Amino acid sequence: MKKKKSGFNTKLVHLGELEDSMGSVTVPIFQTSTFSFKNAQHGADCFSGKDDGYIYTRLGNPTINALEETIAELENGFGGIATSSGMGAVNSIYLALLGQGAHLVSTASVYGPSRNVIEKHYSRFGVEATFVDTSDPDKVKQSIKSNTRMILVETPSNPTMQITDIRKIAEIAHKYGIPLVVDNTFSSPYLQNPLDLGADVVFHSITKFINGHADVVGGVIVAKEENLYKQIRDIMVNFGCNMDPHQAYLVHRGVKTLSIRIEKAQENAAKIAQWLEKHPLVKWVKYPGLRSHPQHELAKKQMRGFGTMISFELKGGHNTGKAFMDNVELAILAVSLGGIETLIQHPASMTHSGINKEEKLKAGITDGLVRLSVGIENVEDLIDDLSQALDKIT
Ligand code: LCS
Repeated sequence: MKKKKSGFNTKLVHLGELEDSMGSVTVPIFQTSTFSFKNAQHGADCFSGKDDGYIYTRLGNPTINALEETIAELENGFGGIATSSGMGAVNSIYLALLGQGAHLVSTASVYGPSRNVIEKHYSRFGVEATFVDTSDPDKVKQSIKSNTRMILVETPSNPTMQITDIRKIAEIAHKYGIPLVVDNTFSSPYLQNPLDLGADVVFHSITKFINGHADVVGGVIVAKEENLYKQIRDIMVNFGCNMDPHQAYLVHRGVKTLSIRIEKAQENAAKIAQWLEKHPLVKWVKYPGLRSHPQHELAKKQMRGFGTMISFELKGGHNTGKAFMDNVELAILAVSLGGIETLIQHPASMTHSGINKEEKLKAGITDGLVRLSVGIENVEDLIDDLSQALDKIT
């Protein structure tokens, strides 16, 4: 906390440092499931909260807490809660905010499973949801009911790249006393801070930009206020959605280079998006940095950069897109995103395959949509690869 007032890059490098007796420069991995008490009274005091000593890793662990403090600080929130996965974060929030018979308003084009769990599982407990285009604030307002307990916004959305005005939705949510939750996975705290724009809770699939090296699955939640923080933390702990110390160590190492990774990858993404837009085989491209993006001006206002994710559709739709994905040689055909390597995937049959076709189309996830997560390779090599893959089709 002593480096609170420093710049973003300094924070990335130094936040979470522990002052341990050995003088470790990096955060040590406390690979232990449990912690010894000095005596019985100390144990009792740890449990009653009189002493803030560590008890058991599901409840807290120095390596995990170092990461939680780091992300909480980067998101300007009260506290961080690390989870086993991004879905662990999603479900900890759902369980904390949605009770029996509650209603959720959510971006239609959210990550598939964030939507599927509501429709398949929470519905068994009477939870209902309205999935709307949250880039239109009127649609959000019209969807609110007397039992709405949470508004979930994913911006930019996965995979349609729609941008939602966080400030406007926060105003609407708060008018009705509803908490606004933002999935900030596609931006990372480097490009966007939803809590500063009025959101109450922000979360990430840490698997993506924050870790950045395609070697960890994890999640993190940051709440703006203590009450919400405690409510969500209680769920994470008691439903066993905790992160592991080794996982936390790797993420804490990965986050140190967040800004330089994103700067390089988004420079590549901007060039690739412009190149794709001019290619005769490409029907449309969605990248917030393009003037043709419907919310380009909003993205400029709300984000500090346009990110590294591009969605596009080829003329010829699904079959052409499939052939194209089979033709790429450098980009890796795989789901996930936000790492140093360029990944390509087909949302309709992969990440969003659990949503029925009609709903997918309503959310803008067409059969021909191809999603590209641009990495930090040399951009000429990436364009050469995409170019040869398209040439083979023609
Ligand atoms: N939120 C967003 C926006 C995501 O993209 C993902 C995963 C999650 C939450 C869930 O996080 P996880 O549990 O996987 O850490 N998105 C994926 C994707 O687009 N491809 O593969 C995973």
